[in-house]
Amino acid sequence: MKRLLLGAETIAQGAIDSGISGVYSYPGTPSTEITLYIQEFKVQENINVFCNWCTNEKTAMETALGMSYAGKRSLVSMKHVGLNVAADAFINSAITGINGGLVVAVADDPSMHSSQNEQDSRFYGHFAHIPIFEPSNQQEAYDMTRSAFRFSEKYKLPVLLRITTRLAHSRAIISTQAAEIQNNISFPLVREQFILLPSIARKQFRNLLLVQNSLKQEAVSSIYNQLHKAENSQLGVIACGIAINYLLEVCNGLPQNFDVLKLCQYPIPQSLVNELFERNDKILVLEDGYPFVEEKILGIVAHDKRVLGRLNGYVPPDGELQPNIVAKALAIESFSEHVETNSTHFPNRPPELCKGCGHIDMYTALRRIIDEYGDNHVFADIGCYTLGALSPYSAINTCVEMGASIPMAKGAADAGVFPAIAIIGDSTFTHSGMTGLLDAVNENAPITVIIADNAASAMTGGQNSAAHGKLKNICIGLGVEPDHIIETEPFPTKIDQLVALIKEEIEFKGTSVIILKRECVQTVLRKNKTEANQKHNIIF
Ligand SMILES: Cc1ncc(C[n+]2csc(CCOP(=O)(O)OP(=O)(O)O)c2C)c(N)n1
Ligand code: SF4
Repeated sequence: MKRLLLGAETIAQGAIDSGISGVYSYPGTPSTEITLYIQEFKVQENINVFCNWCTNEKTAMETALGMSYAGKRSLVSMKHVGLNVAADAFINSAITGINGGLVVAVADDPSMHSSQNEQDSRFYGHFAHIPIFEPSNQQEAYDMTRSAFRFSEKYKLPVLLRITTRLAHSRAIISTQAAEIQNNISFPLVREQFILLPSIARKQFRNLLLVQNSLKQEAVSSIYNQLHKAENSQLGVIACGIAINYLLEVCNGLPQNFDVLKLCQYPIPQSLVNELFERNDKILVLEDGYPFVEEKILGIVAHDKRVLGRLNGYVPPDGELQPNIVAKALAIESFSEHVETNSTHFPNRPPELCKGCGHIDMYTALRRIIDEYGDNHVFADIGCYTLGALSPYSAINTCVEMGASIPMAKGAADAGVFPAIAIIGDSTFTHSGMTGLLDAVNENAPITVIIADNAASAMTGGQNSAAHGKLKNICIGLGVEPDHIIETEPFPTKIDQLVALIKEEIEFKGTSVIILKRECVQTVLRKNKTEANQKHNIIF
């Protein structure tokens, strides 16, 4: 069957056709569409797959591991920084191994189109000693997802499926194959497999190291890794994942004068790399992300060979790999892109909060507090409300990673900063803010936490927020004094009251929480539209 899909959606379709019983994820661009697609598919095709959003990436990884323990296949998906959050479970899942197939799809965001950094998840896969699949196009993303589930069950290991923004968010027609049926429940054959007591973990880690040679052999014979030999090669090119697409684009097909190693399955297939070195004195490494392959092959290269890439500035050290960069590295002057990726034709439009957004009223009130108490008091977090950093509010001083606001406010308060205010969204609060609040409560830290509760993870498209309607009880449960948990609505007509309220809680010598409840305008619009469509029976 043919389908027109985004790269992220091809992974979703590949996982559905592999017979997954669950997808576990937390939203984050550019990975969100994987779960969205499965949710939509479930509604339309009535498949039996768990696909609700998780509280964070760590719980997503752990829940998938639980499903794998029970013998069923599961997909985990997240953006690259999510893997930092899931890392403990991710790394240890390589030591427990899996039972039902487990694939971890991670979408990296080189050039930080919508992220706070541009890390490369292949390092995590290598760190965990697990196989990594890196598709070069949409069809391969579908095929590789299916191969990854089979590979995962063959080697009893999780498989990391790494894509980048450009592939996740571009569309192509793909062919799909017949779907597999879901696994039945079956438990691990070795009872202690998932019990990482040191005596067991030591044995399993040794086994993990022993299997590495087989994984390397698999990478050498993989259909996804191919060495194309030119007759009189002047240069060897290693093109990883999407880079092979760029190479084909700028050379109008496979180049006649370069050897090309298409590298999409890891660990690095050493014998293919060696062959490339034997045939060429110079090797150019093209990869989207960090110089992962470049660094690894530098360790095996003979002294008389040269490796060109991001490390020696032959390819820019940061940012997304693009066809024009590939053309420049290959000195192909005739290449001109049809679409300029860094176009200067469009005026730059800075992001701003939507008209009618409740965060605007929160920041209008907070601005008055800052005018009175001075700057350098507001520790914020990640979400739409991070836009409070920009003019006209200039109301926040920090935004580091999800959940950092409350512990940073506490740290500053510990250092003597007064007042110390934390701003955190409802989804971010449950993702990783609750533990920081417990630390603050345990020491009765004099901080004021404002939870901007718009009943959604608005920044990533309005997904459900895990604690909808439960925030006050959570704060009580964490030990915040009930008298100092205030729920109110931020509205333009209520700014004076809000300013007075914040001031009152600032003066309280302990941890207080103000929950500002107002639904995201965009979520309301989307809901109204869906309801209207349902009334008029419109089918998309
Ligand atoms: C570890 C990690 N996972 C996911 C994301 C993507 N992300 C950024 S903010 C956010 C949640 C935003 O929701 P909320 O805190 O409720 O704020 P809102 O956007 O609704 O104002 C998500 C999912 C991220 N930046 N980091
Ligand atoms: S999407 Fe929602 S939360 Fe984000 S700025 Fe717009 S109204 Fe505010």
